[in-house]
Amino acid sequence: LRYWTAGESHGKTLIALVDGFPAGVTIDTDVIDVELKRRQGGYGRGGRQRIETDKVDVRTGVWHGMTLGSPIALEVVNRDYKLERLDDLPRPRPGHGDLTGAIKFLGSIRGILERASARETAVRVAAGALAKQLLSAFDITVFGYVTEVGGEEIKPVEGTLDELRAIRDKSELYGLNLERDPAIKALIDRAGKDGDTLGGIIEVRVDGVPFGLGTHAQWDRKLDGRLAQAVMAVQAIKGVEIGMGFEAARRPGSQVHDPIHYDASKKETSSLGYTRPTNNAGGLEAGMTNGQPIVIRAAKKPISTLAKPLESINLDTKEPEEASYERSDVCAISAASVIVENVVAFEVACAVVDKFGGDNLPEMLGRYELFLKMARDR
Ligand code: EPS
Repeated sequence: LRYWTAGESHGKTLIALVDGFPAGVTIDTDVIDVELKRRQGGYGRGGRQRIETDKVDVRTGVWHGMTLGSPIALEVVNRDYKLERLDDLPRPRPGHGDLTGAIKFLGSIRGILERASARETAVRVAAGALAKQLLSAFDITVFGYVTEVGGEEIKPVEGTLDELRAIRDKSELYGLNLERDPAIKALIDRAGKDGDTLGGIIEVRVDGVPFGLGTHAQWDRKLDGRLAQAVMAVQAIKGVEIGMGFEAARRPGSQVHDPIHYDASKKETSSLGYTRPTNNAGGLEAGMTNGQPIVIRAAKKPISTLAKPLESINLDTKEPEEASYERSDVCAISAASVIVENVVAFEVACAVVDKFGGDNLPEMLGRYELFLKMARDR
């Protein structure tokens, strides 16, 4: 299972081509559209999102609402199509791919920014939301939320997954502590007034994960590595942590590794009864899932386009000039939480297909049940 995307920020359309998706999965496009709408939202987004109403069009691979096992083309059309009318930018914006891309491809900045723009993530979200519909057949849930904005923490409250989801969906920041929202929104307003931008931290939790997704046997099939690649490849992400992450480097082993216990009453759950009092490993040991929830965090830098531009040069004259300014967001951390959630979902779905086969869902579920039975008897 894999996918590629195509499309420019102000081009005609965005496309994700999903290849290797199993047959027999019922697809609800409304569920994908809900994710697309969430990606467009969040406090601190800019003008573009008032123009677009992103909706997915499933162009191939689905018949009578069910996947065929053939490639699935997902399309999100840009209402703000104007690429042909747009000029080049003369002054590269620090933090974007403008300078490096123009040098590497010996061409225009426009030719780089149109593809480097985070607009492309609309169809990554669509691919992830498709993958979630496969995961839901295995009772695997993927849940992303914002835990920090501009250095200010949004400490999650305790609750069941359903309760936390309700809180997140009420929060304009997609955080898990509504009491923090007014202060954080004021912070974003202040940054906007100063012509500045803010980043933040996202956490994604995957529950119901069976043992043994990914493998220890080869570096490029280790699931922690694959997740890190998928998350790091989201625009503006500069750091990825799994479980305790960087903090594990500062502690002795006795305060890091999760003890192994056994509780027969939990035999029927995805943990198979092997309980861990802590989950510092974030659900992954030796590149394989260990029956505990996957926990992954991503650090997003502030948006690179500043209304109060940074120092740059004119690429033609090489003279110092302020960076170009194009309409932009002040803070896109909430949108990024939707993107990271969905790219994680896609990667987990890939690992499920690798473990349980990818031809059709009923066969996969049969193999899943057989694996659980054999693993319980191990
Ligand atoms: C984005 C649409 C873009 C940007 C944003 C992401 O719209 P426009 O350029 O027309 O305003 O707002 O792009 C970036 C943050 C970026 O780094 O390029 C979207 O739909 O997500």
